[in-house]
Amino acid sequence: MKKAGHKEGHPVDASVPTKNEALDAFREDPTDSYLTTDQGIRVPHTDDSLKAGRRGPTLLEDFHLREKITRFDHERIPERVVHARGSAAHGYFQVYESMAEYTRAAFLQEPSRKTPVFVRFSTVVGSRGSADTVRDVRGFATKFYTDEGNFDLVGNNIPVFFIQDGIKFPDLVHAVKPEADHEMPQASSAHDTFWDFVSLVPETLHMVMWVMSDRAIPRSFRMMEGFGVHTFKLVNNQGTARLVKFHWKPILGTHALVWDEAQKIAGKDPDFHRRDLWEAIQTESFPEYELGVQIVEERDELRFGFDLLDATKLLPEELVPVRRIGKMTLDRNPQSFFAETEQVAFDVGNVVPGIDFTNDPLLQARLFSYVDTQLTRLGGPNFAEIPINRPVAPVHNHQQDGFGRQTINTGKANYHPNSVGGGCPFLAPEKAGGYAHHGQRLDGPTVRERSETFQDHYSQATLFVRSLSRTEKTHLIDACKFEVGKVEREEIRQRVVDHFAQIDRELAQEVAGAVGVTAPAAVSPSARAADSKATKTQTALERSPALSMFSTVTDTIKTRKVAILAENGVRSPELAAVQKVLREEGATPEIVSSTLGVITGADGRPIKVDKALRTVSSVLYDAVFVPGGAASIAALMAQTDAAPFVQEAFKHYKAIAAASEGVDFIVEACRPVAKSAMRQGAKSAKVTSSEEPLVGPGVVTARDPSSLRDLARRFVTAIAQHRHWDRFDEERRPGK
Ligand code: HDD
Repeated sequence: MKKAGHKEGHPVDASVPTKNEALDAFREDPTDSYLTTDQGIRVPHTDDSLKAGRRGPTLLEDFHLREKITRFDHERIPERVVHARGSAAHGYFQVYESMAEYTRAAFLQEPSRKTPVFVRFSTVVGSRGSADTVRDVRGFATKFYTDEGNFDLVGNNIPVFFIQDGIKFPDLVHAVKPEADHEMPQASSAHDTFWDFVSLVPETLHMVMWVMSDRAIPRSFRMMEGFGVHTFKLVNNQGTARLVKFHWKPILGTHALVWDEAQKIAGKDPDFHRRDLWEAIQTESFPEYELGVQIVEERDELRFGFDLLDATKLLPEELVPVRRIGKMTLDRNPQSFFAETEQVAFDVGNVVPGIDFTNDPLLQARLFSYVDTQLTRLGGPNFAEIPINRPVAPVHNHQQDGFGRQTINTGKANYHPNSVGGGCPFLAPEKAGGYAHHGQRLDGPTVRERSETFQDHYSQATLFVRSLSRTEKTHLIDACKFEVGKVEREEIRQRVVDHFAQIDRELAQEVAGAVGVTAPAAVSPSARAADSKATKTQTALERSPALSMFSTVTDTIKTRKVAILAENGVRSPELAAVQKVLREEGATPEIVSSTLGVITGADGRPIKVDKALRTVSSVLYDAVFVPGGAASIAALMAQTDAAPFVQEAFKHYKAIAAASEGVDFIVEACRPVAKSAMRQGAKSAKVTSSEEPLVGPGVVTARDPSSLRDLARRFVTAIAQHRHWDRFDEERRPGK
């Protein structure tokens, strides 16, 4: 059996054998695999309790029963107060080239060095059992097990935070969590207390814009960016410090769901993101992210028109480009959800030599909170000894005792300095990797005040909204109509809209109209700047293209799920040709049919069905293909679920392909959607008559079987686009 240390670059707990190791051990020594109690007593029977007679009372001496029930009774630990629902993966990180010029951090020196990582993704507001696809910020927390100790980059998928000072974190979280009297709504910010808080604390507004945008309904954890949010410091061997912002850039690009789809998935498959991550790793389509840094000289802290210590501001990539310095690959699923994903304890205060903190008051409060919360959640101060939290670097110190202590300290020398233990452990000078805090001069009166460089709460909110494409802005406005529309108190709705007017005129007017309040005359950003203390902090940029998800990757269909609707009599060559190309391109085609088992193609070929139609739904796929075959199409038409499947894909702007008779099926299915879109003012819905060929964006067809390869290629290009937002409206073409 493999023992402690690294397996393929990951920390491996000696006590947890891999599946194969456990099986080998069993073959070698079957007695090693007997069921036992926690005391190691072998158990011959676990289905009946010990009783006085077959129908008699249970006996207290049944230690196996008592232990089994006791352990069960205590299985749950408190869920995280925020970020309770999460899923995680192991992997490794490698730097592209030495970053020695900027930092002495050992894991950022050598491209050949593979640093093990454990990443946990999460939603913030919902409980452990809530759904994955709710509108929310996603946590993106990475533990780097470096040779110099653990470095935790505890970030989110949004680059700014709601508040500037950590002292307001309990207020923020109380306001956004379900309301105190009736514990509703679950995993949603669409309620009075959240918007009450927002309307009274305008520093929240920039992040509110992000949360109302499509960033808050990601397609996948594998398709979202990550941000360290705060400004940190990088310190090199010469002791020179520079400011840094950390980014994660997903190789597959940044993509979102459609809101209607996100809500439906929450019911159809609440584990949608968790499953997506798990399956990608199982099928060896390993999620990858590049680590990016924006590096700024310390003297430039205030150069950009806002304060780099203010976590409600981002540093536009157009002002300081993101340099991609390395790549993280997630290549191993956890073996035990509880032991790893649930018990992992991140701490923004875990840094290694070469990385340091700034005086960001949000960061400073976090430095206290993380250890404090683990003391309760993980039952005491020894949580760093839980296998998933243990550093791979050796640990030697005089910490001792406490609940759950694992280490058996030896000797008497539990203090420093000592002579009885030979002076061990020795203090580590900086040359030997000792952590030295970067020196800074501190003076100033004791005050409870914000810096005036933190006062501008609207400019970057405006910058964000202005940088969105037409499609993204429409989604943001719709999200605000939905969320504010759920607020019961009119005065809160009015206050929110008044703030919106400070950000964007269209946003304020549209939302005001939808939620029954008055739209104030919008204050233009320049007018605002003129009468605001914050004049100096207006950002110079008109737009930041990097903030729009439209500037992302659209040239790959790797890991995209494609449903192929087929029944008996399907034209097998059509199905096979498209399926082959999709597989070659790294997508996952699945044959969906009315029943599981095997269907027979028109040529008599057997075709294995992957999913039964009634167990899946269009919202669980990225695209749909309907091959022809008169009998197959007739069978699809005869059932109630098949046409809505295509309709939903059409409504959610997904790529759709059809061949021969399949073309008639999709035209028939989509026509009502297009008609209804036209009635609602869509400018360019194309499926208006069955005679007209179907040419809507992202809908590819081939009546002629000789052009199958061409159909498959066009389908691939259409899927890679992610969504065809201009399907009902040319104004929403990419780039607009
Ligand atoms: Fe936090 C968890 C990210 C501000 C207090 N936070 C937590 C997690 C993430 C973040 C990703 C989940 C870690 C995991 O998967 O286990 N938090 C952030 C970011 C913030 C932020 C990006 C702002 C830039 N957090 C923040 C503040 C405080 C906290 C200001 C308190 C002063 N956060 C916590 C916590 C949690 C936590 C209460 C709950 C569970 C845990 O720590 O382990 O300590």
